[in-house]
Amino acid sequence: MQKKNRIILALDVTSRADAMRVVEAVKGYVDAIKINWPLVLATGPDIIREMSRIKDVICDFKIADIPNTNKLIVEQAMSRGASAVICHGFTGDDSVKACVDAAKGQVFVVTEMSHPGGKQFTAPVADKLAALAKSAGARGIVAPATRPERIAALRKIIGALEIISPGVGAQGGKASDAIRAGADYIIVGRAIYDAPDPGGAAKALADEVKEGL
Ligand code: O7M
Repeated sequence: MQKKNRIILALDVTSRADAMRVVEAVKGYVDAIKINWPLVLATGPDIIREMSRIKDVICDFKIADIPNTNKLIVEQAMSRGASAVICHGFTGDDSVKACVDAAKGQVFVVTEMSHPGGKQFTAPVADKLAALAKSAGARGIVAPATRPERIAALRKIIGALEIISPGVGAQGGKASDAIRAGADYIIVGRAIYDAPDPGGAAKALADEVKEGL
């Protein structure tokens, strides 16, 4: 993933036609495409390969199982062209390490989640999840653009690991605030794919990211 615009598109649309329309419009403004269950369940797993021909793909299956099942899921994602995967950390270090091994390090671990409910169970253990990501050899963490102060705090724990940050736009976070707080990339879905002009929306976000640098 080339760090150029620092935007990861969350492609949570539910048809191949919408996926292609949005990606064609924004591919010059995003560095990677994040694929989650809605698109895979709607179109089938070959969409991972198809999108990987256009941009690096991060498979966001929020993997959260025992080590062997985690390994099997990661292998399926990587063999279809994913460049990285996203897993939960609450399953413990053996489960996270199974992902890291199967993805050759290309793993982002979820810490404090961006939505209001993220404060309930994930926030109290987010520091430990970030430390686990580091000790397990992950590439980085997922941290909330809705609470930029938490991005800054988690940065102190992980050092040079990468931070990818969802919650910009529809969830109320601001791109420049997240980048200023220490995020390497923002993750944006609805504010781009639901916009009347997705290309224009992505360009505006890319401009805003530059303000935060
Ligand atoms: O911009 P949105 O709100 O339409 O989409 C945000 C995307 O980021 C969507 O794909 C969510 O599943 C994801 N996400 C969060 O919104 N909050 C989190 O705490 C974590 C993620 C995520 O990407 O986890 C890997």
